[in-house]
Amino acid sequence: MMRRLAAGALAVGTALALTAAPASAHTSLTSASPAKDAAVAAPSQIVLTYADPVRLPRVVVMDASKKQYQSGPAKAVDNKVTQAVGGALPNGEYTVGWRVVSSDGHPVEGTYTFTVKGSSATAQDPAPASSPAAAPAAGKSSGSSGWLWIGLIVLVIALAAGAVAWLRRSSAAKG
Ligand SMILES: [Cu+2]
Repeated sequence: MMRRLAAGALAVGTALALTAAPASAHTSLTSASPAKDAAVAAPSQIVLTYADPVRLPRVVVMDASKKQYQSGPAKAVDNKVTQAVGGALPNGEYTVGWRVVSSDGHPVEGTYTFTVKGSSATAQDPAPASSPAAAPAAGKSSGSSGWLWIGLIVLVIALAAGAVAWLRRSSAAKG
C-alpha cells in the first residue's frame, strides 16, 4: 500500500516536473558568496551561482544608506556571475541586487542581504573610484578644464583691452 502510494506520488511528481520544465527554463540563483544572511569579513567580490548559464549580468552592492560599492561591470562566465567590490566595505548590512538574462531570454532578478563585521573600514571612506557614477564625473572634469581655457582667454582679452585703454589714456594725457 505504502509502496503504491509512493510510486503514485513519484509519478505525479515526475509529471509535474515535466510539465513545469518549459516554465522553469528561466534560471534561478542557487548560491551566493557572501551567502544570504551571512555575517562575513569585508568581501572583495560577490559571486552569484545560477542553475543555468546567464548573460548580461548587472549587480549592485548597496549599504543601508543606498551608497553603492560595486566596482566595474559584472562578469558572467557560464552559470557564475562575479562582481568586484571597490574598496573595503565598512561594517553594516548590505543589499545585493542582481539582474541576469537566462538562456531562454527571460530577465531574472532578485535581492538578498548580508552583513559585514570586523571591518576596519569606516563609513566615511570615499566611494570606490570605478563605480558607474565615476564616468560622468570624469567627463565633468574635462569639461571644467574647457571652462578654465575659456576663462584664461577672457582674462587675456580683458588684459589686452585694459592695456589698450591705458595706452590711449596715457597718450591722451601727453597730447
Ligand atoms: Cu523563462
